[in-house]
Amino acid sequence: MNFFKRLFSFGKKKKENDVESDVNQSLDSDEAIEEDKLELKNKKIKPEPDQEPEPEPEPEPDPEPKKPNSFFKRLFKKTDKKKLDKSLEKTSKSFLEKLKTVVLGKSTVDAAVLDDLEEILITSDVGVETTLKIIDAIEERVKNEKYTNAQELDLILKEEIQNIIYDEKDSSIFELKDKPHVIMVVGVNGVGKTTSIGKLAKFFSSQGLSVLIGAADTFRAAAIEQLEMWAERADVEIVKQNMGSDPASVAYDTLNSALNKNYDVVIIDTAGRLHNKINLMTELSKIGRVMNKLVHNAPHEIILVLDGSTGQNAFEQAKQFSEATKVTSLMVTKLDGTAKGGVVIGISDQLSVPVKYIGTGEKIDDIELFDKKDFVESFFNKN
Ligand SMILES: Nc1nc2c(ncn2[C@@H]2O[C@H](COP(=O)(O)OP(=O)(O)OP(=O)(O)O)[C@@H](O)[C@H]2O)c(=O)[nH]1
Ligand SMILES: [Mg+2]
Repeated sequence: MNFFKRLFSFGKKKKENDVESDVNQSLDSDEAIEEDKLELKNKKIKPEPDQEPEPEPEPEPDPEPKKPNSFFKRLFKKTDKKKLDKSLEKTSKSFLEKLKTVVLGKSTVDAAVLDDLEEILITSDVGVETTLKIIDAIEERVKNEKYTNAQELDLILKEEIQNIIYDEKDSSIFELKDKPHVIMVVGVNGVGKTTSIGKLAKFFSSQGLSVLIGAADTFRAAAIEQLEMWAERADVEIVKQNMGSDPASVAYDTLNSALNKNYDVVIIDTAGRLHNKINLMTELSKIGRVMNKLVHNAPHEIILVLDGSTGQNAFEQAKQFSEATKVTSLMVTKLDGTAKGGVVIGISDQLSVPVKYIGTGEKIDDIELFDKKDFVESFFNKN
């Protein structure tokens, strides 16, 4: 009999005995009452009148019932503004230089200015459709608010870019409610999935959460070793099997272990092959199905990692992946050292999926929680 069962049955036994002794006690007290009555009768003593009973104290309200396994954690990280400015330096420099030439010597925001602006946004990797939306919004404002000063374009543009960046209306994407909270990380080869998992693991543990990583990219031996290295750097545990084993089985093992050891967060690495969408779809949904057997609704998050330095290619990948699987958020990496950071603006708008994290370098702490206000500030940073 295990420890819990033993405790439980002791409790039961005690209860049965208690009932028995309660009955005996009440029998005893009945006899005592009869004896008292007899004594009173014999002595002809009037019993004392009954005292006013003390008012019953108000019962304490019951505490809210706790859901089994209830769990709540809000992720928080203050933007490292200096770092963000530095990583977007190339993007903003190139963008602002182009913008300067449009505004220079112009006094009004006319059709010609708007045409030039459209070209700048498109060549800054914002994407055609999102650019057109921004231009339409600016045109509308110029008409309605009678903006005539071309110098004010900066300000209007900044506001409209911020408006267009998709984000969830509340900040619920930064809340974890399931334990374990299961994240699957997807994306094509070399975009930075494994590196990002290392960064995420360190970030979660810095928030006081226990993290378990699953090496479900079993395609290359090096992939498993690389993930082990990141797990070591982040000081978290990893579950792995041999190269070539079934990724779904690794994911299952990882969740099983997370449940047994009561982990808060599970992050599953996946292989980044996209040359066959059907295969990819089958593999990702199999991993998902298998995990769902152990943890309700797992994976709770599917993070698509995109390499920001690939500009329009990242758009294409994002489209393909969101057709293959239900991407819940984006992590855009390698924003440092590229002038194509504008891609962040269009991608979330086109997919209606929020950017949640950005990668700002190759080191473990080079990760920022995405904040569109801070992002746009750095995008327009003139220093
Ligand atoms: N500059 C910079 N480099 C990054 C960033 N994130 C990842 N990298 C680099 O990108 C390269 C690929 O990273 P990986 O993490 O191996 O990418 P992956 O998606 O796991 O690749 P596969 O496992 O081959 O599919 C590495 O050289 C990383 O150092 C980032 O935010 N900034
Ligand atoms: Mg990898």
